[in-house]
Amino acid sequence: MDNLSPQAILEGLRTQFIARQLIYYPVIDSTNTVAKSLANKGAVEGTMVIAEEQTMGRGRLGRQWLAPGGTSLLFSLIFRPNLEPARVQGLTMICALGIRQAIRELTCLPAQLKWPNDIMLHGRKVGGILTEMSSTGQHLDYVIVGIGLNVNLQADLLPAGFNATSISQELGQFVSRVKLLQQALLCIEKRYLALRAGCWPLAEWAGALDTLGQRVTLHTAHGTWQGVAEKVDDEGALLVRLDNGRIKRVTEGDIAPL
Ligand code: BT5
Repeated sequence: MDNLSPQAILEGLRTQFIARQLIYYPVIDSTNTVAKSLANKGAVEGTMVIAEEQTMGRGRLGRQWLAPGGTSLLFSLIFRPNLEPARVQGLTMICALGIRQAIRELTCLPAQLKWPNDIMLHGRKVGGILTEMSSTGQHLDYVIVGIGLNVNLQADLLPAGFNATSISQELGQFVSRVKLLQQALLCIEKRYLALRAGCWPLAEWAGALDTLGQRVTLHTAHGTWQGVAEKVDDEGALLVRLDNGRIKRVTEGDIAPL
């Protein structure tokens, strides 16, 4: 197992403000839960909470994130963007793109994204993002972006239904979590600075989604449909052309290629 201590992370980290405040836990319930409580207490933008292991790792909609200790990157970042709440998906977009770029640069593996929050390798899920926010009226107080990435994980240790993989499994060799994290944080920071300067990441994100144009099954809290995942709109919502010809706009849900 490689060393994920704050010292190891900070040594060689090239960001200006992301992860310059860093809280590390060998074991914690959920890094998102800790980050939220720190954000409520005024933690500065860029603060990172990272853990070797989570006892209550969370996905969206009450789902679980499972990761055997020491195998993964499990971290949450606090952002305080000057955006309307309807634009919160922009934070998911820049983080997903930053991670995709870091995987590609460090391993040459063709990482892709799947709407709305998955990081994929060869059609399997290698990472997921949980974005949570607090807002007052039309103002975002803070956004927590929690990232789980299977780095040196044997995916068959996870339940079979997950359709999961890991970077080491696809690459056939061990990967340095610290190097991958440092590169991902740098890539995220560059995009966040661009976002803050008014550059909306939609075009790059849409171009990285490997499910656009495909026939998919769409699951939401309200039902299941089939159709073609035609495109994403400016806020990152998915537009699916259903088999009856109607366009359905979804902001929350899951898609699986047919
Ligand atoms: C996600 O949710 O993919 C967001 C996961 C975010 C996890 C990070 S870890 C650090 C931070 N702290 C937290 O507590 N959470 C964040 P969702 O799209 O709802 O996907 C959840 C589903 O992914 C589960 O229901 C499983 O099917 C699958 N899954 C769980 N663990 C997995 C893993 N290690 N690899 C691949 N798939 C997994």
